[in-house]
Amino acid sequence: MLFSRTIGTVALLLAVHASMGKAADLPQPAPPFVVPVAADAVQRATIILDSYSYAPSHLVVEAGKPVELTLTSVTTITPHNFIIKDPAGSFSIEQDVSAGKTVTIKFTPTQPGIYPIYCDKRLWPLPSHRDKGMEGKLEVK
Ligand SMILES: [Cu+2]
Repeated sequence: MLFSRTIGTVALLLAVHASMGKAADLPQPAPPFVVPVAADAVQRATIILDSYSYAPSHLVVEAGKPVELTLTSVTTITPHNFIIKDPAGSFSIEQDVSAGKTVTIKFTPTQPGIYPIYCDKRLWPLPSHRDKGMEGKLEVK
C-alpha cells in the first residue's frame, strides 16, 4: 500500500516536472528547414536577407551533395553578406548581397556538423549585424 502510494507520488512529480520543462522552453526557436534534394541531386533553397535576419535561418542538408543557395535581399539601402565557413577548410563562403539584389552560391559540405551563418557588416561604431540577430545555422547530416 505504501509502495503503490510512493509510485503514484513519483509519477505525479514526473508529470509536473515535464510540464514545467515545456513552459521553460518558450520562446520556441525557428523551426529547421529541411532543404529538398532535387532530381539532379542538388539541394536548393532560397534565403531572404533583411535587416537583421535570414529566413529561413536554420537549414538542414545532407553531407556529400551540392548545396545551392539563392540569397535574396529585400532591403532598400542596407547591404548585407552571407558568411559560412568550415573550420576544417572544406568550404569558405563570404558573399556580399547588395540591397535588393539576388546572388547564388554553391558549395558541397562533406562533414556532418553545425556551421554558423552570419552577417558581419557593421556601421561603426554600431554593433555588427550579427550582434543584432542576423545569424543562422547550417546543419549537415
Ligand atoms: Cu547584414
